[in-house]
Amino acid sequence: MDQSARYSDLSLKEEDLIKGGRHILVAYKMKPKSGYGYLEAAAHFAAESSTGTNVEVSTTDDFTKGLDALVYHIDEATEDMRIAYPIDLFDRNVTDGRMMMVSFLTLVIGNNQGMGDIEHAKIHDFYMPERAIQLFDGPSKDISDMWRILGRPVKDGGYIAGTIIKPKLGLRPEPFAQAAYQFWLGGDFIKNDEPQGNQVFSPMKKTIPLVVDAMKRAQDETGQAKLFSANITADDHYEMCARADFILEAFGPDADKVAFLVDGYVGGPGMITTARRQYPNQYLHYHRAGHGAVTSPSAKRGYTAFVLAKMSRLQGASGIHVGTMGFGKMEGENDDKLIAYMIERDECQGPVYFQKWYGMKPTTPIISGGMNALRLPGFFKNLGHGNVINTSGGGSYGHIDSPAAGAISLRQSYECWKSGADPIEFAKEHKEFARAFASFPGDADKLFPGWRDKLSAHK
Ligand code: CAP
Ligand code: MG
Repeated sequence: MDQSARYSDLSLKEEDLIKGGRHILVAYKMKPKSGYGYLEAAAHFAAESSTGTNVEVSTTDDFTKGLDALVYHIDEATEDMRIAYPIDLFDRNVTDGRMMMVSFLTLVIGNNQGMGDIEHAKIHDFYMPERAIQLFDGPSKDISDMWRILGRPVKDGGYIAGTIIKPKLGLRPEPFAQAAYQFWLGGDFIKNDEPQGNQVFSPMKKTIPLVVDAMKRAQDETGQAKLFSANITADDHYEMCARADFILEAFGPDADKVAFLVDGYVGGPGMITTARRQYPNQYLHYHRAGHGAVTSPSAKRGYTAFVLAKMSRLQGASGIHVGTMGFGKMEGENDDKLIAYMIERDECQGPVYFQKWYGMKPTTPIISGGMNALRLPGFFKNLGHGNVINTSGGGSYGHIDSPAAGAISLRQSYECWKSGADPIEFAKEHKEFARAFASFPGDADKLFPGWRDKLSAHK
């Protein structure tokens, strides 16, 4: 049944929809299955994503039609399909009237994934009107809270050198805490790895107190504040809260130095909002493990990493992993810097929509995945700033001298970029950075050909 008469209006102007402020706009890359007209398939897509189904139903009245999602732009050649969703379509909390991410997802990327007449559809941008921005929680804490604790300027406080306790799994409490202590002698920030929690060989109630002690000793030895991002991911709301409560109690007077890590993609939007609303005093660290299933460029359905990051800011993530923009081990490219700009700025031009955030706090770009001191200068150059949290697991624990030396090499890498120095020249005066060349010779050969001669000649 061709529903384009009802669920499309190609005369609508995008700028009018934006000015009207009553629609959430979503841009998809959509291809119909063969045998289906483009507009016909798009209209069915909009029907299934709002007030319709595949046939007319007798219960529809005029009010219903006022809530129809409308296809307002198509370009079959580029698979560009844009839909305007009336803001009143979306579910609101009975508790406080706010909007919820699960309702956004269940409509704009729910039943429409896997329709018989759609080959594929993937969201690559969306636009939230001001009223919707007002109705999402947004972050309660942001990177300025971390800079404050680290004694840095709360504006442009710069690079936070971090790591992930490696190996990913398999350390018992004592070696886990020792690994943390060794990094903290040189670095700022440590996170649990995304699967680390309460494994039987490393019970949280034994491990966390040892981490607290490691933090205290490292702070005493360095005279610097240290940060820990503790994983509270769990299926059950009450389990999450039990973990969070225990961690806060264990850190006691240093509880302000604890961020909560949540595996938000596999956990789902509810898990992020639980942490955001139950623990607004803690920095909320969104780990996106699993996102590649839908965000990878090889995936034709779902949504992009850009869309995931934009959704996380609405939900209140203080920081989210944004990839390494072609400089690390995960998929990504230099232009992914747009993801960082969209979540850290108060307004930004996305792939399709110009988005204003109306003062909503920023979400920190968290840079992780195969990074080390040699790869960071190029990363900073591409991004254009270093106001990020970087977690380098291999880049710290793979440094041949020590995790502390690894941490120092990361910090030196930032200083090298910031000063505009040539990394080889900089290495001649900075031992830990120089030893990163020997620690990661494959990267050194690729990034700095001839480094051996240049550095050995200096001795
Ligand atoms: C990095 C990491 C991060 C991924 C996440 C890992 O470890 O801890 O979870 O980078 O990817 O488990 O691989 P290394 P993304 O530093 O040792 O690579 O940040 O792209 O979501
Ligand atoms: Mg990890």
